[in-house]
Amino acid sequence: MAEVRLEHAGDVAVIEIDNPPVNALSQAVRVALAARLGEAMADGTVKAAVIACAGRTFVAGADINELGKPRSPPFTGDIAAQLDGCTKPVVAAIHGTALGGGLELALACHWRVAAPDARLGLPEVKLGIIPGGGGTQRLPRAVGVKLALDMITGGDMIGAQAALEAGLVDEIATRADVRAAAIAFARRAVAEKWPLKRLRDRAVEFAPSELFSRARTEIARRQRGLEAPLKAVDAVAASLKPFDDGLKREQAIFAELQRGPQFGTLRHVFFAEREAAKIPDLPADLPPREITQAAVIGAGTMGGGIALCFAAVGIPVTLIEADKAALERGLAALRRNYESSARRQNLSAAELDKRLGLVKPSLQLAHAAAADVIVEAVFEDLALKQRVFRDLDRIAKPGAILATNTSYQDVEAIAAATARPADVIGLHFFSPAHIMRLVEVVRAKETAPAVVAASIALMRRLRKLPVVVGAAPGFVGNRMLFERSREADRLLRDGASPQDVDRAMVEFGFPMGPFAATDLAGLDISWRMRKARGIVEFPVADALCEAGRFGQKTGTGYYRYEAGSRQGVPDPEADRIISDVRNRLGVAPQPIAAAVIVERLIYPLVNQAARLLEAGVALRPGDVDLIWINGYGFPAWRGGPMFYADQIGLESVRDRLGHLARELGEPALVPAPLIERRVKEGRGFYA
Ligand code: 3H9
Repeated sequence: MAEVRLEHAGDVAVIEIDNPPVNALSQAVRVALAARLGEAMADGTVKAAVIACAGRTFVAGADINELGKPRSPPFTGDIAAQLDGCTKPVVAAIHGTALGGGLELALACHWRVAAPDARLGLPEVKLGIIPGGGGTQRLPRAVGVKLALDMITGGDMIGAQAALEAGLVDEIATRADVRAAAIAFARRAVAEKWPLKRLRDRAVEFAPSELFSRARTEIARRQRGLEAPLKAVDAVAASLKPFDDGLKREQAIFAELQRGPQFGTLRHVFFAEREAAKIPDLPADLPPREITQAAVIGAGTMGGGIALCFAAVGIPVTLIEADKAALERGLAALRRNYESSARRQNLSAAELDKRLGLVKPSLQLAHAAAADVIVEAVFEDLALKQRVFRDLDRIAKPGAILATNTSYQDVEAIAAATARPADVIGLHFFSPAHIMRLVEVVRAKETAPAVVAASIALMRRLRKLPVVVGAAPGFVGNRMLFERSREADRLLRDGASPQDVDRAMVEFGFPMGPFAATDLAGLDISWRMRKARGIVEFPVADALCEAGRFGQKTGTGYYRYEAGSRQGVPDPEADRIISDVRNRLGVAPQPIAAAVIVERLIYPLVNQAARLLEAGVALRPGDVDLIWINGYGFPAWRGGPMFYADQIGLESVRDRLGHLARELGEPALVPAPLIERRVKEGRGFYA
């Protein structure tokens, strides 16, 4: 039950919001908060007020369940206006995360005191909206336009220390109890008669127009297709006007975006993320496993990236490699990667050194003995991985989690190399591992529930998005990718060019087309895998590989790359190879419309995912959507392949699949039984 309490600490009123789990500003909370604030201001014995929260966090924002539905006042903006009218000091006591409407509430207080580990942000753009409680107007007045633009258009949080340096918080509590620190702060404000600091009365510092145009260019590059970040720039630009005019502009944009389709879609993504953390058959009372030490085996790109993930959250990690030169190469690459991401995150040199200091290089597997979790990231070769696990079985301490970072090998066969398969799990990180959020947590038949739960908790601690999948070939993401790749190859045979296909998918919203992406990743690994497994359904990719065209690494693939350039240009030689394949197979090329290219590349994903859901390899449609959004560049604003299929209408997806299966003679495109059933019941994947 939501409650807002008013207590007295001497002459300071403490208004405590208590609305588990994250103190969202629901209708009930807003009504009660406005009332308590009114009472505190009217009480002659009260000299100042502190707004604090019970439980694990300060207010994490508006109640997302209520947004987009008819709501009644007081709105967050009304409470902010009420705070503006307060004549007694009001101090926010921030612990946990102050997000969205929560930070807007804090910004309307006169001062902000934060716990050392507090984090603050306006993440609304991630939901397809912008702050609607005055955040776009008060934040630039607190921290300047540049940082406000970064925070509001990117939606990421900043830590208490950065917030202090930027002027967003006024004090970091040195004592454990941030509330006590805020009370002391309020008393000082009263005793020393500080003038009340109302952000609305402050002018925004001068901001050259290039700041805004640069932000728009950057958004067009990094957040293509998303409406909210561009609108957020408009709202922040309006902060240069008088406060009330800017506020009106914010309100108009907020209302428009709340009615738009992207909000509904991104809210679906938000709740899918929360759902993914819940695994139906895991007992709730599993004892947590303490992880204080990690080890990573293999200092290649993946191993180095994974080691960085541990170091970034303060977990010491031993990075083990058999070969000295490879270890040195790996460490150098790791430092380079970290330096570049540290620049992006504004990490100080001291912090960078501290984190890198947590990575301990080693040439001996025996140094994994102290680790609570060991992640194997050696070359994708089953026999090699089994050998590593046999050795780890001897070396690792009892109860250690033994994880493999394989992207397609049989996790059960790897587990079987040990005498403790219950402790073995797959943790499929995506490259670059220190940047990509997704981790497929691959649960093998014998993996213990406690190991699954501990792995999920650990990945969340590493600030990853763990999604639990079954140990079937290719798990979920790569198994679906296989279907798309086969269809992409067939599109080339049937008459499309690599540019046609890539353009259609980029227009759909992917950051890169499938062929440009394959050129970047390299064609050779899957070619070798296909040869080893006797797969012959990729004649174009096979022909390119046979001609030594492995993608960017060889300067040619589907495209040609000038020395030092990552931008592919159409290559007549690739066209000739494709044309030879068509001739060999007796295919007369036909032009293929962009809309058909999209159907032929998206619907096979949906069909395969339906099979994986039926087989229990994927637990929920939402998990599939998260995997494709966070691992494969599916545009978040389209909600993922399953949500998209529902938007199109599952019946029409089913009909198109049936048509394509007949036309192309491809059994994999025959609509999956789950799709047939849902259509018969008049349902989609979600409803
Ligand atoms: C906004 O504020 C608009 C304003 O500008 C408009 C003003 C007019 N509402 O993530 P967790 C639930 S927009 C409702 O697992 P964590 C969540 O569903 C909002 N519910 O915990 C889950 O429920 P369940 C801007 C919410 O510790 C439970 O809380 N704010 C909300 O890993 C635990 O969540 C945001 O976008 C909410 N706002 O992470 C912040 N937030 O257990 C969104 C959470 O039933 N929230 N729940 O599945 C977060 O980023 C994370 O939840 C947070 C905690 C970091 C707070």
